[in-house]
Amino acid sequence: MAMNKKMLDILNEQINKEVYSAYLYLSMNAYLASKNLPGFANYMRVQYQEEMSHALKLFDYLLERGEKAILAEVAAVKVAWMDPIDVFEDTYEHEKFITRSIDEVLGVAHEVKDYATINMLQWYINEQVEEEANVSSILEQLKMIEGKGTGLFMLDREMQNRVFVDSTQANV
Ligand code: OFO
Repeated sequence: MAMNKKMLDILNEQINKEVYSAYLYLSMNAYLASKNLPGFANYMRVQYQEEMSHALKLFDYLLERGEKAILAEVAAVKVAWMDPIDVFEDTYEHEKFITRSIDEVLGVAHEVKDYATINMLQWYINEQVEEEANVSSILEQLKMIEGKGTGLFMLDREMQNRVFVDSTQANV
């Protein structure tokens, strides 16, 4: 059954937001690497990969439904921050924005009674809870060490361990 136009449009917008998120985190990767924080840079590189996988999951879902993704222009992103705390404050704000956005997409799915999309979106709802919790915990740790000194060095080392695992294929 063809997808409702409003549903299709907002899913396409969400693909754009996920790619924008990837772009933003890649820019943070560049900034953090330039500040000699390879661990935090790695964290953002993984975050970039995660966001691309979020975009692809929606892209593939549209194909599965017999629709086609429309890839719109991706807005330019910030290129500099004050320090790692500033980076993670921005990240936290951005993730909260994405959570609200997913909620809106789900709202439309309910409005047009698209039960398959409601089901698919559950993965994103869960993912956002996890993303917000992770970012907020790193932000709190950074604040605890005032974003500098030995604490920062240790935390940066820990961030080096993060690896990309594609969780988009897992069931909710
Ligand atoms: Fe796609 O979860 Fe972050 O933005």
